[in-house]
Amino acid sequence: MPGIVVMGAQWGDEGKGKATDELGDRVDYCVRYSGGNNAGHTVVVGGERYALHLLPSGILNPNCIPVIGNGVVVDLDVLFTEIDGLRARGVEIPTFLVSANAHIIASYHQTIDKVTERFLGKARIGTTGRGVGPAYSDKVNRIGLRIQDLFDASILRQKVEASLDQKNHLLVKVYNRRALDPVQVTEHLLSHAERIAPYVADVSRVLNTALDEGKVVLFEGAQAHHLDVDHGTYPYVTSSNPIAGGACVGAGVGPTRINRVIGIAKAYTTRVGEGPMPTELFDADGDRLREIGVEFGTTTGRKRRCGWFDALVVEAACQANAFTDIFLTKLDVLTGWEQIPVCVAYDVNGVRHDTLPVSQSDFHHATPIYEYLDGWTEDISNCRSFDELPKNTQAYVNRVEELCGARISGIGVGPDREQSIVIN
Ligand code: 2SA
Ligand code: GDP
Ligand code: MG
Repeated sequence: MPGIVVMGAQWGDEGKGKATDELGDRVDYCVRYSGGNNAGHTVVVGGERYALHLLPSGILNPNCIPVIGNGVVVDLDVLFTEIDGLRARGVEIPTFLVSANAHIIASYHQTIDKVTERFLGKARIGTTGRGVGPAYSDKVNRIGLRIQDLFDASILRQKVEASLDQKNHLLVKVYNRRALDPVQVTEHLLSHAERIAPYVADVSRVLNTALDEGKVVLFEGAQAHHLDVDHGTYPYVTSSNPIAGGACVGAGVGPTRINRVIGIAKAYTTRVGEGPMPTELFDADGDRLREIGVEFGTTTGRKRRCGWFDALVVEAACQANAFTDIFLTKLDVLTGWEQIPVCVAYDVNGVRHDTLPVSQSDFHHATPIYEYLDGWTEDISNCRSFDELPKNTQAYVNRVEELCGARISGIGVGPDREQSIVIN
């Protein structure tokens, strides 16, 4: 009854899509349990690049059933555009499931997201502008819309009206915008009802039954540990729980169902949006990492902030999520540096920290203390076993493993599905 979580160990874009896809042919159900179409998960198959935003990456394996759990916020326009786009490229999508309890991102959530960010100015979060935060706040505020509401027009209308009552007041009085029309919003949402109906399910029951039958269920995290609303660098976080525990809440399975938690960690660090990032580089090395690693947002195209590997960041994620193993991605990007710095501690106002500081203010003032590892110049993108890697590359992986506290079970040496090393 294997339940496997794949999740980000840093600030997202570690290569979760590729890792999920790779496990795909051994997986029966692939489940998104948090976030929405703020995510951008890239899978490259035989040179063809697929960017998935709302659908789980397992969709590219025809034998795997894609599932959207209750913890996800769903923009129905995006969902159908994504499905149609994949089908147009020849991807077979025989079916998919979406939880009746998943919340809906309505057009007004996007409006509020964008307007709020503009209003915040320097204090902005750097959101993706997809309406994800406002949809989650409505959920917690108990004025959200759920997928099942699409099948009761009168309930949906009442809920949209109640939600817009507050928002229109804010839009008009505070943000000096036009009020939004609840009838138009409701009609647009209802236009999706017929198409989504056959796929709506009690996802929790489906997955628990599947696990009882010995099927393999993979829970694909979006974003990452340090973007988690409870465990991340609050308030510079997303509005959901991408941590491993989020899989239980966001899909309706008990913690005892999870047998393996794979932390996906990039061989260096990136972050998109605002918030602290101690190892961020503002020099030519940072530009080189961005260029070689093609570090631009998969959803928004924004430049990602780049820096050296921060072991404290990954170690904290490893602790809180009990990683059984780590998949270290994009190691090929580090080829060509004479020495590679790895952050092993922080200096915060003269005090050394060997683990993440408790206080967010300290984290903002943390200066990295680096250990310098010898680099390598050999092209590693064709290596398919650990032994084929140059000695210095092996030493880098071994040191990272030692610092993070979980076994490294896989290494990414290129974006393509085939470009991986499995370590048994
Ligand atoms: P939001 O839109 O409310 O979730 O934004 C809140 C913060 O969460 C960050 N965030 C992300 N960080 C990395 N990758 C994400 N997905 C895209 C990608 C990002 C993109 O795959 O590249 O294209 O820009 C993602 N989604 C949310 C976000 O930057 C805010 O810091
Ligand atoms: P995710 O959000 O964690 O799924 O990651 P993204 O898809 O947003 O960003 C990861 C990027 O790195 C994508 O462009 C992937 O194709 C690419 N990628 C993944 N693994 C590797 C790797 O091992 N090497 C290289 N060079 N690129 C990789
Ligand atoms: Mg991404």
